[in-house]
Amino acid sequence: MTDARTPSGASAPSDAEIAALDAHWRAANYLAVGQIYLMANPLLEEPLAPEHIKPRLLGHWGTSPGLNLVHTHLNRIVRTRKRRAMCVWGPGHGGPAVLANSWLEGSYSETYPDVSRDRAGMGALFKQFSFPGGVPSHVAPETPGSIHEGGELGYALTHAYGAAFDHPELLVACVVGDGEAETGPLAASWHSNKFLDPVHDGAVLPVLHLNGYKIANPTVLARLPEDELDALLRGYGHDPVYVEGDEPAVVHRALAAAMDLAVDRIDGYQRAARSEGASVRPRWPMIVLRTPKGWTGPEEVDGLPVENTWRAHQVPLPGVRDNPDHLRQLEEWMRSYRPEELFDSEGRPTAQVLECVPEGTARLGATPYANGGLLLRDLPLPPLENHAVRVDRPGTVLHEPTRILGGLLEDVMAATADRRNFRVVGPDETESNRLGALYEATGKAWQAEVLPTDEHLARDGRVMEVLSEHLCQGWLEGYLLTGRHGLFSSYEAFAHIVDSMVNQHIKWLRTSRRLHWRAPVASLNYLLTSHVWRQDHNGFSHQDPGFVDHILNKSPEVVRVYMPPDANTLLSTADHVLRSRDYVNVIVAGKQPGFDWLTLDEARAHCARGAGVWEWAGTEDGSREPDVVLACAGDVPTLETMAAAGLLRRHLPELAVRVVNVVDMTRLLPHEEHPHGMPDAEYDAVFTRDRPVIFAYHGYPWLVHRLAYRRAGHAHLHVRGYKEEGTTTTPFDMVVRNDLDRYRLVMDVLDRVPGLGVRAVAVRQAMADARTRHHAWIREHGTDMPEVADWAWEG
Ligand SMILES: Cc1ncc(C[n+]2csc(CCOP(=O)(O)OP(=O)(O)O)c2C)c(N)n1
Ligand SMILES: [Mg+2]
Repeated sequence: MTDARTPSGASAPSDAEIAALDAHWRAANYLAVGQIYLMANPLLEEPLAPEHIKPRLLGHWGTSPGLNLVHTHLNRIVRTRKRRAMCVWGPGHGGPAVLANSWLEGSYSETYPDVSRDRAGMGALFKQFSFPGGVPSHVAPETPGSIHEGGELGYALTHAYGAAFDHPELLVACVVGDGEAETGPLAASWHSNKFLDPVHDGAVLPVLHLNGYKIANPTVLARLPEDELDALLRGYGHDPVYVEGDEPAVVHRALAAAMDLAVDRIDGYQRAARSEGASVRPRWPMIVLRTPKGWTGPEEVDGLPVENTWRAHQVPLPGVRDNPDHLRQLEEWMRSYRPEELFDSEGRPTAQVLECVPEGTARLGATPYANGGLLLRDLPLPPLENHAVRVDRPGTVLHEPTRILGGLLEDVMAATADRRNFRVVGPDETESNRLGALYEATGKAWQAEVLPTDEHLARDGRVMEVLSEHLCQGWLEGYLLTGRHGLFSSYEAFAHIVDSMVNQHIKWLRTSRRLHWRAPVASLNYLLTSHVWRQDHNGFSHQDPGFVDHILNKSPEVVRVYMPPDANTLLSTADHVLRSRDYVNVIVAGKQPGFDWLTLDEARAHCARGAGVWEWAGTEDGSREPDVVLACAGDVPTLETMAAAGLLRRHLPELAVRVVNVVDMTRLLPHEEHPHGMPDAEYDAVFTRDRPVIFAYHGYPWLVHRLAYRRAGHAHLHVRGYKEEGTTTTPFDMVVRNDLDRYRLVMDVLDRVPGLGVRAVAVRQAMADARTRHHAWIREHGTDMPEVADWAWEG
């Protein structure tokens, strides 16, 4: 495999330049190996001995020479072309490679002065890697220049596109592992090029690294016939440039030429679109890099082939500390890079090694794009008064909350028309989620064919719709981590598709928050609507309120869950989350007409409290503790609770009922466990220590128990919620099936207030009768009973 196909038409680097690139690459490879193995003797100034070797050998060698090669050549491109660039390293398990490059270019020592660019610092760099108290084995938030952990494979390319949107000056390179390319999210990500506007967005340069192997297997793409792979990549809309070989000098020439060619083409497309008004979708270049896994590492270990096989994936010589033969092989391997040519007597990289390295913030490890908080500007949010609904009396007027929110988002979109730092992503549901007002301010990003029947498609649109929750999530993460703002609106049930991606983002934020040099970024905001209770068109497959359960397992310093019960509380919540930093905020809100309960001022106060008593809804007179607390969270549970409170007023006027509404679910957690958690004294004052609490909750009831189990009154807490009884039926039947309906809530009160059941047996019967009536009515009429459908709060 020594022949390298060199693309034509690119400027060729000189022999000296190739030698310098090779020196940089060798230095990076040396440093990657050193990190995996050594805890002393970094410059091999004495023969390697077992005590120089780490007791636990942890890390990934196989991908590292490829990442080092790409980094070396990106350095050259950035330097020679004065390009603003960053890179997303898909095989993030190659942490040693990216750390090595950051150390070489100096960004590492600037970020972490203890790891200086000299002998002592090299020693520290080696020892800290995968070592207790040190740095993780993967590219991570700790790694300068990164926005992408790459531990959970699949999201590199979608992150790269997210970084490129609305950064017209930026080139985002992205290494995609050939194993990673087998994942669903990565496979979908190729289509991101149909959403990239050559005028307002930057460019993405994918580098598909066909090193042939994953952990224990060959990769699918590496074993396709050439024409099939080529057809696939062209089918994805790319114009691949191939680089292949295992002879370093040949590959350096080929890769330098390929990068030149790719960047020339990118420049050409951007020029055509920006100054000549070209409107055809570019066939963006990409590079296919076929080099051996574990290239330059041991060819054979214990009689088995390692280089250019899957065995090179992790630590190719596992027994160095105890096995003299492995130790000798390691020393030979490290010396094969000729460290004496690469580092001076003080351990500093030589001028030749640094020849390709760019300066200042142009360095990949120092680019502000990868520390996006540095670039972040506050969103211009409109006064909420411009969008608030008027509420003269609670529970009498109906609005679609998300439609009201749509007006606010339209304003934000309009106000960011020039600065372009706000996007809304969603899997084809923006209009269905009643956010269509956005289209007054912008279109939907689209670079593919447009037909006269299409609506709102626009090359420069900042609403992004693609039927891949993975892409929505990845684009938005990339966009936020490079210093912008956004919102992801999704059907509630299908947010689960990105459970795993959001895990990674939460981990990223949790770690970033503890790094002094990472500036806070805008929060990742979800609007979950078309929720479990109102899946009128769809039914059971679309009913799952469990995303918030998942989220609330995660780092409390990062996660927030809001259940605004009406339009004004939704506005106030949205205003809050769009201003926040470094959080993952989940808002669950309805899109169907729902009662307005609070004026804007009341909504603001209620949201600021996060949970509070609605005095006007209860029947307490203040002279004694309430007999029962009706608590609720979520729009539909709030409606049922209010209706239950109305029934209790009518049937049992002497009962002292307190109504509590919870907007911020984390208020229920202990104060010690979450920054929003209520202190016990406050919780006890709101919910009482010993009165029955009938809690109508939007999602799975166990969540409320989980959050509140430590509270004094937990034994008196009775939660109703969704218990997986779903189908296509009437709105009220959904709550009846799950025992969350107003009649059932009243029965719960009768069953739990001591002595009340016997006194109020007639009321209980009336409630049971209403449920029976409901059952028959919907089967006959196909719609809810008038007493339910026409209900309004009478106060
Ligand atoms: C989603 C996911 N599944 C499985 C793994 C475990 N894993 C870690 S590295 C790896 C192989 C990656 O191969 P490739 O993308 O080709 O990267 P290379 O190391 O060859 O550059 C696998 C399967 C993972 N990290 N993420
Ligand atoms: Mg691979």
